[in-house]
Amino acid sequence: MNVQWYPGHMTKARRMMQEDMKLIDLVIELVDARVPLSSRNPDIDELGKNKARLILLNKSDLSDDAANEKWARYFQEKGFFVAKINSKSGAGVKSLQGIILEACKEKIERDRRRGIKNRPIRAMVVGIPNVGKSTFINTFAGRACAKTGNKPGVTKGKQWIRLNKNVELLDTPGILWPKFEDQAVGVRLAFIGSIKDDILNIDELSLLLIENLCTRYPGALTERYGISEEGKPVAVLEAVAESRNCILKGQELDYSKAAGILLDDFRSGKLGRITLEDVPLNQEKA
Ligand SMILES: Nc1nc2c(ncn2[C@@H]2O[C@H](COP(=O)(O)OP(=O)(O)O)[C@@H](O)[C@H]2O)c(=O)[nH]1
Ligand SMILES: [Mg+2]
Repeated sequence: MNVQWYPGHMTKARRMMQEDMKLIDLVIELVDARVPLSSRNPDIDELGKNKARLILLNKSDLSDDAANEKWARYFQEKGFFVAKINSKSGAGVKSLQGIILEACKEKIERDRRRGIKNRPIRAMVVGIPNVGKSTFINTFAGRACAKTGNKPGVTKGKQWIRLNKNVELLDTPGILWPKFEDQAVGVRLAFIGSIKDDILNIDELSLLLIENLCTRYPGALTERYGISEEGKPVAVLEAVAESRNCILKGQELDYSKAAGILLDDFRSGKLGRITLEDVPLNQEKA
């Protein structure tokens, strides 16, 4: 399984983000709560140094809540402000206002000392593709939002969304590129659907997902499909195919169709709330 990203795309995205960084006080970084490390690019730590940092565990409705808590603690211990949210329903989004003020306390204090009054906090949303940036901006900004338009000289070509008297949001999110340092990261991103299925072998991917699920969440497949989880992943996929009547002409089982059903069910939360990545062991207590 070989996943490619385009260096040209990467370079341009990075340059744009470096420019945008100059305009903001706070980086709001979305990660996918099902794979909080694989869905972030640590280069943002360098790009966003000296900025207040907030990590949002997004799609936390699809991830395991006990794992959400561990991941929240993990990032907090690294100095980030953290919140778990569901951008689609809006759950957790209201509490962000207070967290943002807290995260930007130093800036607010600095402004006050310099006699600057009411300069809003400026924030930018960043994250890898499909992590929920657009959904989040829409939910967070809500209907009441007003685009403040261009401010010549200060923010050339930039649109800001005024959230309230305290916060402005850059209306276009910063796109981070996924980082495929080891193959397992690419595979996890494929599980959550952030890499296009057509560049991956869906059968192979589903077997890897079965292996992960049977180890981490035993019983989840039995519960959904009424099948046994015993034996090799391919036997489990076969059982899914049988249970869902995935049959080709000539009575042969349609493994690819079963693989697609399984992946869709996982991605939409029908297999339960599942987190596929653990907090690094040596840092769990650190
Ligand atoms: N279940 C769930 N789905 C979400 C959440 N946030 C976004 N999505 C879905 O994830 C997909 C990608 O979202 P989008 O905002 O386009 O991601 P972007 O590429 O980062 O802008 C869409 O189908 C959204 O409906 C969330 O918190 N929970
Ligand atoms: Mg988007």
